[in-house]
Amino acid sequence: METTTISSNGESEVKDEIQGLIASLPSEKNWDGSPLYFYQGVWYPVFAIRGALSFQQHFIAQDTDIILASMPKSGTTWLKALTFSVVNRNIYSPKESPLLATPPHELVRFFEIDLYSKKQLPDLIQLPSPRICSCHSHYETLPQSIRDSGCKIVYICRNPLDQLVSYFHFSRKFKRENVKPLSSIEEGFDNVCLGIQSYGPFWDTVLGYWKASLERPDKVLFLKYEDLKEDIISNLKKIAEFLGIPFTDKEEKEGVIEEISRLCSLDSLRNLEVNKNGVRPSGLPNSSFFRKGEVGDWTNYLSPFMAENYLKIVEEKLGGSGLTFRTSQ
Ligand code: PAP
Repeated sequence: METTTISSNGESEVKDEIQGLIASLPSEKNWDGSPLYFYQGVWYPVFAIRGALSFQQHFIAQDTDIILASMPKSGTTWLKALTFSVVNRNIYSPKESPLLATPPHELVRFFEIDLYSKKQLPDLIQLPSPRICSCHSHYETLPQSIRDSGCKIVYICRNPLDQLVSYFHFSRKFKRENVKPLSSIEEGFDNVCLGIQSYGPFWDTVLGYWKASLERPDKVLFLKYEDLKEDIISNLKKIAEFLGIPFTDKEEKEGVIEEISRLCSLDSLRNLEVNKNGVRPSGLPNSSFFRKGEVGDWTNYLSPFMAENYLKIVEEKLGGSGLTFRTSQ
């Protein structure tokens, strides 16, 4: 397996009062061997906790903001490309899209690990309007101003088995300095069953956004990765309508929706030079965000016993919510 060594910059930067707080938090090992810290009901990776706290305390939402939220490895990169393209379709045609030269994660940046990771008060005024940003934070921990303002949240979730397998592959690719990764998917599995994984517990984050989407459908759009795989066109329409910029009849006739779906497809994005060879400021290769993109890939890595066990736990936790997942194509 090819691995990339990335500096554990989160560790060295946590020097102030947050360091004291972190030292007092329950901690467990992530798949890559680095620590996860439990704070306000969420397991944060070490490099995200500082930014997550600053974001929570300082971000002031504007009514026009668009927040893309997700559990890691649930389709975030895809959702970023799609939303950017829908919102900016009158500025850039798919043939001149900034996506052709810039990774989705650069065009739509994370609050916790990009914008608020280095500075407590980053200058967000320069971001073009409407501001599109993303987070892995749970709904309940979002800054109050996001929940109170007219801004919109698009949440994407993925079935827990594929999410888990995708995250395992992703995190095991990176060798952190002085940390030993877990040796196998089995080694970390008991923790996952307890909800201990990056930004977990899985069931808490999905339920938070699920309930919010039922209570405030004008505020939170809840999408599923598997639905997008099955029918990207109607989901693109859903996103555009939710954001208050539905596709016109003329756009539909001209094939704008199909063009956006093609541009943002896994094959198209992964074959772009920038995504094949570029590197994120953190040191992660852009290519690491594009793997198989299949529904049901978990069958290649989890035993039927593990899958059944984990699904049972998730189903129990989601019991009565009406939220279900498709785990095969
Ligand atoms: P992130 O949370 O680190 O940003 P995220 O984009 O949510 O990761 O998830 C990556 C998964 O989405 C990968 O799934 P896999 O490991 O099962 O293959 C990746 O392949 C998939 N993915 C990335 N871009 C796309 C896309 N354009 N269409 C469909 N799937 C995609």
